[in-house]
Amino acid sequence: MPTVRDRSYEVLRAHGVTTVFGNPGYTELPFLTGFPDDFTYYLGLQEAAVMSMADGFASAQGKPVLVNLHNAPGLGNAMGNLKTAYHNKTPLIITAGQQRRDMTVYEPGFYNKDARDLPKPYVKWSYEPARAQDIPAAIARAIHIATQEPQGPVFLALPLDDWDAEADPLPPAIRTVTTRTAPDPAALASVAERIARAKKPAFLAGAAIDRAGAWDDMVELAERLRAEVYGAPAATRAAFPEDHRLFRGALVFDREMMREWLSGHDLIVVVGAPVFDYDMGGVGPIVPERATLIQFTDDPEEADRAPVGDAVVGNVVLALKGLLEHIEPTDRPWPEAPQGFPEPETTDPIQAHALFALLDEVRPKDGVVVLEASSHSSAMHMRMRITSPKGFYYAGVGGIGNGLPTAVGIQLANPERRVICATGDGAMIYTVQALWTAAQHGARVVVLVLDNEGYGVLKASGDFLGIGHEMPGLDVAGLDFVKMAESFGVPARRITAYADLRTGLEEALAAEGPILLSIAVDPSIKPLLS
Ligand SMILES: Cc1ncc(C[n+]2csc(CCOP(=O)(O)OP(=O)(O)O)c2C)c(N)n1
Repeated sequence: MPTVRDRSYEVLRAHGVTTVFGNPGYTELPFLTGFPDDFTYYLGLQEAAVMSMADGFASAQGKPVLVNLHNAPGLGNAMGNLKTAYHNKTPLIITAGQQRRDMTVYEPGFYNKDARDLPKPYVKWSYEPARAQDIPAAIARAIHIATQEPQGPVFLALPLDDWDAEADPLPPAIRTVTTRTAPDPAALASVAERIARAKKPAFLAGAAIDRAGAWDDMVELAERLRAEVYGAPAATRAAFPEDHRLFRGALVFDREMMREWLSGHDLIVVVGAPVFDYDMGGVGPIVPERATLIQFTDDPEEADRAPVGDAVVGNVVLALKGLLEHIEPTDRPWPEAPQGFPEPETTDPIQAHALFALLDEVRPKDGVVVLEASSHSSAMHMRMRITSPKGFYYAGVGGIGNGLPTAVGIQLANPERRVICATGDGAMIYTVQALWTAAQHGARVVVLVLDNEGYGVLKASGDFLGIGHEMPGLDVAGLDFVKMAESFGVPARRITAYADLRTGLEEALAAEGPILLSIAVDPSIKPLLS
């Protein structure tokens, strides 16, 4: 008779979940013994790195992966990046081992106390099977829940003595469960009329467009209406070709600045994003005076908590295709092209604006950019143009330490696409272990560390809050990123002058394996969002 382990691998295989990211311990060993040849295990050396590598991999391939963590401490280490994965709406099947069933009443060391509570609220479902024989069906259910929109992580706590148990005589049915929900057709028709009637509508393109594969539909709709398109504030993905004549840039996450940017529009149409992801406060109305707002989202919660506007819930490809059925091409004039930005300063110390402008010139346009360079985010958006789907990733939900491992995960999923990770020195160090996984698998990720020897964005935030930046905990000097990378098996180079930057970037982009450039950037404090 098959064991629970056999059946579990069968269920995972039947659903195409054959990639595992993990860091195992005692309670996970019985699951891993006899690991099937057609499965791949990517070892990460710390669970925060494991979580974001899995997040990147699953996001890039658009289907779930298994995350194999050790008990409560492993999950605990991964929590910060689990929150990020939850906000990214990434389907992850997270498992952690549990102590033997006959011992849990005594709470021995490896007992994961209240296991189901630990990952909450950042999972869609958390479960401990009542019987060993329930594990295969619980895995199937976990996969269905994780992949239904809004997608997201789920958690299973699995006792170590369950795997050799004899499975139930009947295997769980391998079922198809649809993952998208169509928007209400009547609501769609009614908002389509509002959109068609608007004098100067603006679209805010959000991450769900990229997740759902809806770039072309978004472009078609914007072109029919000749409507300007902005990147949604703090958007975790690019969702519109940024070299398009209708693209007007990524919005910054500040209420007053956004209102100013959007002034003149009478209708704001948010597609696939919250209203709004911004943390910098601000006062006054959310949208410009006399403007109204319509939101399309695959996430009912995102719709419910929006402070203004009407919302249509459902998959965004289906929403956009539905709108296209109702909306005819307009003959209004194309909006005027905005003024470009002045040339960046190419003097030393290296300016982030100059670095990103040069990077955009030399990088392959079908590559991927992963951004976690907090104080330089605006510079990146101003100087780089993302023009291909799944070409940009950013985790804008507050926790740092996900950029590097996300980039490694994306590169592992997409060996043919060049992945560039632009990270701050502060952020990079949280999950530096991801370099080792990249080196072990020859993932050709290019890591650019923008080294300003400190927490630049926190210094700028102190100034923004009017409390200055004379306080402890904001300087991070003395880290040698070249030696660090080399110790993980990743070649590296330090660049301190703009004159060396072009060759450095070109060489890095031509490398056959992972490579890191430690770039000394201007450490002076710039105003937030500049
Ligand atoms: C897990 C976590 N810990 C702490 C913080 C607070 N924090 C926000 S930005 C930042 C520093 C970022 O520094 P760096 O990556 O070097 O970028 P810079 O601001 O210098 O551009 C810190 C510590 C956070 N967001 N998340």
